[in-house]
Amino acid sequence: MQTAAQPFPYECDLAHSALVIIDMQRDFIEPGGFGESLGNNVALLEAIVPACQAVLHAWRTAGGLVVHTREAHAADLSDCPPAKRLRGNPTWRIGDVGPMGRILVAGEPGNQIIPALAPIEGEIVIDKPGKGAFYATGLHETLQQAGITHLVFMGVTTEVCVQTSMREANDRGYDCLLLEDCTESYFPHFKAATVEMLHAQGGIIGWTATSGSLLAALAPTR
Ligand code: TIU
Repeated sequence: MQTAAQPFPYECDLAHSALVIIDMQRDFIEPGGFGESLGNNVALLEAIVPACQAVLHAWRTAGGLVVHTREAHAADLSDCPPAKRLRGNPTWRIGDVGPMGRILVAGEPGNQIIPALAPIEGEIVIDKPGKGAFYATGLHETLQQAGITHLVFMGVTTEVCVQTSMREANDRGYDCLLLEDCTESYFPHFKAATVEMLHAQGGIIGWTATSGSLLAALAPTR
């Protein structure tokens, strides 16, 4: 199928493509989590949820593979380097007890994916200790085993975990598409700059498109 995209149309075949939803967790989207702890206005991120839901629903209906990621650390923080935990001056550090449980710790209420985008049986859920989805996870091997060559990205935040993951994927040989209205940043100008830089130079990292363009491309497959 072909999706109208920047810098030119994005071609992919559903059987070899995965929808990758980065870190749509309460820790980033709701008050009282890691995002707010860092001093951010988390209300900005909620706005993309309906567009993400529409794409997720269409992708599931078409029978495409879905991958959800969570930025999550082990309870003993053995996978959280001091450089990450001690950086800056957050209200609560990673591992501290906040209003939604321990900040960015696997299994805690705040670490869960928001109910509107919760994974269903058969979908892949990856806990990642870094910003990128490929660092210290088995994601590349899992995707290779499934014959996946193309990745469609949504999620938060655009210039941190989404951009890092898309760059990691591009270096591993995947053709990557970012859905512009299904990703958000705490800093709108960072999102705008990220979208521009990803598809500049003839798609140096990949493509970007609106969710409407992808939904139009998916329509005949459903
Ligand atoms: N702080 C920020 O913008 N993002 C993160 O810490 N993690 C993700 O982007 N998931």
